[in-house]
Amino acid sequence: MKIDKITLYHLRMPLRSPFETSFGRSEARDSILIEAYSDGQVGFGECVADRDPGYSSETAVTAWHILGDYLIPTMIGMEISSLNMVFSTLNFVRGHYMAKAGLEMAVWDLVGKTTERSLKNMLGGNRDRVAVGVSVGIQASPSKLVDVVSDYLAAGYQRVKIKIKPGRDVEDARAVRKVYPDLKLQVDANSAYTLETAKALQPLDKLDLLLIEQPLAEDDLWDHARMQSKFQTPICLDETIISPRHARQAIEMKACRIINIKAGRVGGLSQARLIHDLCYAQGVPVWCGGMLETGVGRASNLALASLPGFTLPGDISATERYYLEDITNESFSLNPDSTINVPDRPGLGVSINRDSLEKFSLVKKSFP
Ligand code: OSB
Ligand code: MG
Repeated sequence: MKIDKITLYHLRMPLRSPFETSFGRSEARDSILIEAYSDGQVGFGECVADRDPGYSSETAVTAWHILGDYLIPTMIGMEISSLNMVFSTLNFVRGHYMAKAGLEMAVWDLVGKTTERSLKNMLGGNRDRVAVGVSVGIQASPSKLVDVVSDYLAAGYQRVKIKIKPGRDVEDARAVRKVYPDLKLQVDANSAYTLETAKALQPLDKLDLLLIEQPLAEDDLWDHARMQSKFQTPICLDETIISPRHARQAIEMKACRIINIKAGRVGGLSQARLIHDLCYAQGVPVWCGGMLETGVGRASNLALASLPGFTLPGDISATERYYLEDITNESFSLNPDSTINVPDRPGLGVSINRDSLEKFSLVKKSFP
């Protein structure tokens, strides 16, 4: 298969409610949609780099540059004989995993549509529906947080993650735990602590949390290992795990007991699957993280989370939790048992609403 044309769209979509994390607050989500053509067939991929470099060093604009000036010129016209070769073909560019992942996703979608196989089937998934939860941003106060959590529980979510930052951690988690003693509850710090300041998190160990996600710096395996040795609650790494090698080393160093897998963070679905396979072989639980994706990225996450090692609920919520209007014609809804169905049509199994796409596009560019 050869790609003959690619169009990029820089999107900005209003969020249904502002999302606040330890790295900032946002009211809209930027992303890049990648539209790739081969022989009259079209595939889509989503690059999850956001407007600001808060979660990672990549932004929508750096991804636009790397895609347009390096990755796309390499891919156009090249014979793509296997999906595994995409990541290695793009390896001449250091880093920029979100840019690479978005492009690779479009190739998976194209191959799936051409061979009439669903992404779930191509990846080796074995579930029709996956367990999901909701990621709740930092609220104005702990009592406001309890109200927001209550609303999500009423909507059917059976696992809740709350974002924390220094000064808004133990008290927030305690407030939720007090009202919901049996809730599957976890926290995510997005790298906001140091080994020293993380001592303040010790009381979390008494709150029966599923996990503590990414407390320390994104490039720090060692201090996570030191912290894990002092906590009974499993530490889960997100930002730190950027490759199968990092996953292996984190497990060997006991820097975490659980891994959050995001295809965008690791350079694509092929790399994400390698991390899954490695963790599965060693009995390390994984779950699928989220980046407030559009319907395109959400379809990809659902397919990834259908692999057997994804034994904890993913950060994959219903469309309505994120957007009033999405760019896909399909929207995803929550089943009463806190699961979402995995698309089963060829490729990602979603189609694009052209009117919405135009409406949310800031810039558009075609290659060649
Ligand atoms: O750290 O998991 C994270 C959203 C944007 C960037 C980073 C993270 C998140 C979330 C939201 O927690 C997960 C979702 O898509 O629902
Ligand atoms: Mg996280």
